Amino acid sequence: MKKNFFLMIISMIFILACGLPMMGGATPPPPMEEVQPISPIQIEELPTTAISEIDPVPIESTENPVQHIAQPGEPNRIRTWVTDRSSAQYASEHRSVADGFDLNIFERPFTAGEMQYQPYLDLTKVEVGEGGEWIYVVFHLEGNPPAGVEAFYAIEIDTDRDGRGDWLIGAMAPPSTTWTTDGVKVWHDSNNDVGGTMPMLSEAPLAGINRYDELIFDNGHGNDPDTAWGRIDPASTQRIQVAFKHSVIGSADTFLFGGWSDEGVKEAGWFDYNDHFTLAEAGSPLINSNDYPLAALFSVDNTCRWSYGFEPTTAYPGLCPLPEPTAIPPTSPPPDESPAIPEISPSCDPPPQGCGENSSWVGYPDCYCAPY
Ligand SMILES: [Ca+2]
Ligand SMILES: [Ca+2]
Ligand SMILES: [Ca+2]
Ligand SMILES: [Ca+2]
Repeated sequence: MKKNFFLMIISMIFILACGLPMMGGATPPPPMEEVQPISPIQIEELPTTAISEIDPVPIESTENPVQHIAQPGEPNRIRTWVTDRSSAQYASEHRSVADGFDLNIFERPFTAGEMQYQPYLDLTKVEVGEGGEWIYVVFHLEGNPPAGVEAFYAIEIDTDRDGRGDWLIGAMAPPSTTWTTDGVKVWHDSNNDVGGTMPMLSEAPLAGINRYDELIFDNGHGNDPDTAWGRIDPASTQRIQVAFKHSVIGSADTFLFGGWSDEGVKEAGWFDYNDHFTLAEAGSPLINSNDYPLAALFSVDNTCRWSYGFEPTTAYPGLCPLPEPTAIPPTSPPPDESPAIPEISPSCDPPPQGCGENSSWVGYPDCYCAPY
């Protein structure tokens, strides 16, 4: 009896201890096989004869503050950025115009069903900069996140430019302008299966792959407690900043990146979302779509991808439209005449895969797939 009693107590403590990191999150994180420490108690290693000797003290250690050594400061410089369509002008119409489900491009800062606009999820620009050992990401939003919202702001990084995200690094809407690791997560895809067989293109419903399968940092817990941080930008409450150690991504000098805001699904294990959900399940923010309004895939926005550390000339999967090639000046200008300076008209091309069903390309300066 005594042994059973202690076994029950230990089981309850274990369940409580495992539950603590999930508190405050709307969605329990997927399995955390790679997180260290996994749990203060490796209960499967305890011989049953020793259960009565278990000291409950280690459980309390999970509540001890994480001891930090280094934290971010200010970005020295912004090196690159990507802009994103605002849906503010369509808020009253409960719709957006720049959603490309088939291409993994989402413009869905709206609730499901009622299509209430959520300006704090509406990305307009994502900047990436550097400073010391840190990479800084600045998410520009149409509105400041109200206190207590559980929106996740993340950068997705494709280090080998194959269209498959390799890292997903983000923070739950931070409470203040002070850097914190609370609510900050770093996901990794260990076996390169994010995106299925056609990265960025919808293959839903696609099962049998594990997508982002390693949560290497969670709320300050991981091999390095200083891995990644988040805060409200001191310069504007409409901006969220995330900083992470450059070493986390192998100090990659060049990579592709895209920005995310997500208060709906928030499942790294379901990326790419357009492989997990069919369009009929996800719903659509496009007013003319048969799948309007939003359903399972709601309260989310992302950007097309752009480059860090290099100038792209190849249309990598998910890349924003490349600028038109610069006109070449005449090689043999007429004598006694200065070489003609070519007039360069800004323009942009549709995605190489096309705009998908029920939409067509709108050229410069809009550069997006619009519904019929
Ligand atoms: Ca947007
Ligand atoms: Ca990749
Ligand atoms: Ca895919
Ligand atoms: Ca994976």
